[in-house]
Amino acid sequence: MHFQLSEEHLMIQKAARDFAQNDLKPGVIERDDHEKFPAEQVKKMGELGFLGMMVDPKYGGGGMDTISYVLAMEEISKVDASASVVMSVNNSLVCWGLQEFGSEEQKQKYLMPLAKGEVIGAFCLSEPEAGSDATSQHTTAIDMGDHYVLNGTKNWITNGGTASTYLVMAQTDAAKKHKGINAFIVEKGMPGFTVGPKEHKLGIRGSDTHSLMFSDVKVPKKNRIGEDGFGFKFAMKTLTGGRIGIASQALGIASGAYELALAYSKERKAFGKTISQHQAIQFKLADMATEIDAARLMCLKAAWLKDRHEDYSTAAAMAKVFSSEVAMRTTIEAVQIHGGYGYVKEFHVERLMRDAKITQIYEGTSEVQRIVISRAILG
Ligand code: COS
Repeated sequence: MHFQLSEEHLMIQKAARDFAQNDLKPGVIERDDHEKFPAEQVKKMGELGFLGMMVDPKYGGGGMDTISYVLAMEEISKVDASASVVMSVNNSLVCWGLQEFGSEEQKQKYLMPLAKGEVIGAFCLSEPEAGSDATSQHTTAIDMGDHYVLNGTKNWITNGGTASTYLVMAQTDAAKKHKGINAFIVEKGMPGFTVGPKEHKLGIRGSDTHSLMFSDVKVPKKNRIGEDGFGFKFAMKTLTGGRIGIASQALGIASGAYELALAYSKERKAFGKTISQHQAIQFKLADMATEIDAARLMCLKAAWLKDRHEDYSTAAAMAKVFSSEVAMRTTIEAVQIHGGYGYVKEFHVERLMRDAKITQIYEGTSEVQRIVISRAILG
């Protein structure tokens, strides 16, 4: 075992850091303020290969490992978590799921443009009454022979308005419970598919979150992913990898806030010396640095297991629950270290504190992660 990043990993980390500082930082406060989707920046992310990092180059991706993805997610999330959630959903929930379980035809038609970042995707599992209890799908997909007919509503869909390709879970045979759920590729513009109003959120306000409505939407059978009844397994397997993405997003939010607090503490003077010379601040910084280091190791371990094709579900759940809670604690302390300045927008840390909260909720709440972990250790 060694803890050293390869030359290639360091190059990817630097490319992500440069992109975040040069392209995402300018305007990040205004985008948050006006709930403005970072369209130009997402386009550039696609051109730089950040939207299909782990996809096989033959399908237009970067052919990189999950460790590279964690490193890039951390750097981008330090600056703009609204942009990094687009990256996480597109890479982990959409591209990975299609590469792993899609047919060759689906990969050629849908994965290729998604991996190149020419279009973006959305993952549609949550419903008004199905969040953590994901088996309780009310959206239906009736089998009509050569096509399915979809009816229902999805909630809280990241990239809901801007995506072109939607992976939608729906119940085909309620008697079979979760074994009757299917996953479908739905295109924007299919008759009967409408995008509902945009959500106005506490954090990640630049990201585009919508409800979606399906009213007698005809989806060709060739757009079903995997065998009949594979939809719930598809969602669970895909979300397991997604949790590494959100864990690294949380890690980035925490390390971004920590770096700002550290720099500020060396400049700001109180009682005749910089606040970094006061033990009250030193101990806060020491705790932040320790927890961030632990969160980073957990994210990298989950990624390493995934790259080795070993079981990573418990490691991903542990990384997500820990990193998201570190993000919350760290950002609260970063605001505290900044004092009154921390409470105003110009210093970035209040935004990071608001952004941190969602990482404890989406892609499996902290409570769901604890269910996954406790089942793994108790059997
Ligand atoms: N990978 C593969 N299969 C999995 C899996 C995983 N990580 N987790 C569960 N499954 C499978 C189980 O093996 C089981 O299959 P079989 O019936 O063939 O044995 C099936 O899925 C149902 O699993 P289980 O009985 O554990 O379902 P529960 O209803 O108890 O739910 C939780 C388990 C709570 C862990 C699951 O529903 C979950 O993760 N919920 C949160 C969903 C979520 O993240 N929502 C956010 C939406 S996206 S922002």
